[in-house]
Amino acid sequence: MNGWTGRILRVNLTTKKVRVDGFDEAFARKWVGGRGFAAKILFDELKPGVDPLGPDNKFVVAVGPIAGIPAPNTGKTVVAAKSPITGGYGDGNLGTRVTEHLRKAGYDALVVEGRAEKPTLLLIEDDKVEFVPVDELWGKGTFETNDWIYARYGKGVGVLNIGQGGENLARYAVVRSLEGRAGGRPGMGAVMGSKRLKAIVVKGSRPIPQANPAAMKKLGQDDLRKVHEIDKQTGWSIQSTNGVLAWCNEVAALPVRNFRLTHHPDAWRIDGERLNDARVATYGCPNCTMRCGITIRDREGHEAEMDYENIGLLGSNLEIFDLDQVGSLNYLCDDYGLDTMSAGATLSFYADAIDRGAVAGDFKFGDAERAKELLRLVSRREGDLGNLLAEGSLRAARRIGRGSEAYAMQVKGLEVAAYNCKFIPGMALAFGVSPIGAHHKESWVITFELKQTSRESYGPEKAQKVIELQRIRGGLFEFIVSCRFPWIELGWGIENYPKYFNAVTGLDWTLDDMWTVADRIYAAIKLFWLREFPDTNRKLDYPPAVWFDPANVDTDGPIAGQHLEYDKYDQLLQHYYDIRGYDQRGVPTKATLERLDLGAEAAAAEKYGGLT
Ligand code: PTT
Ligand code: SF4
Repeated sequence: MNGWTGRILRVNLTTKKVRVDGFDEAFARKWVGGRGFAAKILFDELKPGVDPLGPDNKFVVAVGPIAGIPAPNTGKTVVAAKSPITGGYGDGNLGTRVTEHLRKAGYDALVVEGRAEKPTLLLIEDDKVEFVPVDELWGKGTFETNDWIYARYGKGVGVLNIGQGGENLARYAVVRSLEGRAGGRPGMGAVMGSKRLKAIVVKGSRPIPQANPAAMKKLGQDDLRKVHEIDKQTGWSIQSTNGVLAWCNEVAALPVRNFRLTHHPDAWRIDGERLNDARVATYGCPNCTMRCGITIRDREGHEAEMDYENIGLLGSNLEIFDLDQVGSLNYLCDDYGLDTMSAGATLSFYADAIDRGAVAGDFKFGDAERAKELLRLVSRREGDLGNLLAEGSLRAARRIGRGSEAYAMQVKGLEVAAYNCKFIPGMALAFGVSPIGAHHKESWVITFELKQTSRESYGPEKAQKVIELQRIRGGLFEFIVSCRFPWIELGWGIENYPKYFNAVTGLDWTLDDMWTVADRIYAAIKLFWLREFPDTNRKLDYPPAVWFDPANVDTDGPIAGQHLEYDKYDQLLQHYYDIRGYDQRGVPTKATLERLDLGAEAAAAEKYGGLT
């Protein structure tokens, strides 16, 4: 079988047993890799209701057929598990040398089961798997851990590790890899922590199986050069992701003051231009020629890597407009291994709850020093406050009560990314129907919506576009496993990806074949949610209540007086379900599951929630 190693490595931390499972071409074609493998493995192997932070959850690391091959931006890996923050399927995608090394070690996926007795580093060197006790690393931040690993195993190894946030089971702890890379927003770092798995180190030395390595090498290297040229011409990586901040401010889509406001006169102080001016270094993932990682000096003098989402949620949403202070918060999240986005949103929720009198406390919007201290408390789960905020905004709101859930800015428990959709119905839908909670990665429909359609519309064209983007972003890029930035930021043609896929696998797939796999994975993930939440209903696919609230409208700017409307949103959601072939609850119908070749999964899910 070309394009896949056909092998999944299974490691049990409780028993220290190691096993290699094979898979055949039918499985490979059906699920392809990355998110596809992860969704299938977790659906088949996790009993519904399993504790996400217990030993029976499984932590999956999965790559895809073009991952690690020298071609545009293929240094990415998917990490997945049942999510401690949503209770549903969770995953993330991060740049790491694990991508290439795992494939060279001879595996397309790694499944970690059980719980180690003591803090453990999992060392994988081709066929050798070692459980290295690392008591001395427990309690250390990710930067120190990474240095320790590099000193011991060499700088070129693949690393995934966690900080204190993951160790102490903060529900939005992430996995860290290279400089500035982090992933697994829905608490994948906490799942590692619950297994006492401090780090995974991978070294591989074999060739990656490919149908036509010479042709792929030429194609990949030429295209890496072309992508680099386009990046230089467009200048995208001058501001990288943070180029979007000024635009969001202009079109009233910036999160400010726990999403209460949509723009701010001081936003320019943390925009892409200021970020580029403050740049001290640039980093990137493996196999990338448009490196987007910009670092600056934070207030304490550390090098902190900044992206738009981090700045939007730790900066404007907390009303902190000093770039070096935002850098400090970003650095601390990286070191503790906390998701910058959920951390920023949870702290903003807390400041808002205090401001509205729902809870007593000493934290105010704009207070960067106290925010630093709160992050420390969260990462240690120190005291009542650290414990409360480590739970994320939804659980914190449920504890605080007094109507605060309405302004906990989350969907399904995962905090909303940095796009304020007070009056952006299509993007609100994209958050609502994202399969992992409110992440922008599935369908970044906002630019289409604001540049090519009317903002007011709740028409089917928006639902259609959300699906089109989900197929590309949450589908193709997550199962072929490659960074989407060349396509979305530089206009690198989507038709290039079946080309790479066919060159490594020897198959002859079209984009339509890719969309079928994407739809299958989305439907399988829906079934995962249905099993966990049998009384599931369309309200799970609704954005935060405050966006519908007439009392929450802007008083000035481009959307003054505007807000989302319930009936119209519900209609838009129905368009989405109709196009996808889902029922009134948002569950794929039997006919849809049949069409997607998910008969076995349908039978397994049927007894939990019933199918129509
Ligand atoms: C991603 C999410 C994002 S999305 C950002 S900034 W972004 C935040 N970054 C964090 C960080 O940094 N430190 C930290 N402690 N927590 C952080 N949480 C947030 O995590 C990421 C890039 C980016 S930067 C984006 S959009 C694109 N995402 C891709 C994706 O999801 N899939 C894909 N095939 N390609 C992508 N390319 C881009 O990769 P999650 P990374 Mg991350 C410091 O994983 O869970 O999806 O969260 O991966 O290697 O860091 O690159 O404006
Ligand atoms: Fe990594 Fe950025 Fe390059 Fe994508 S564009 S591979 S996120 S450095």
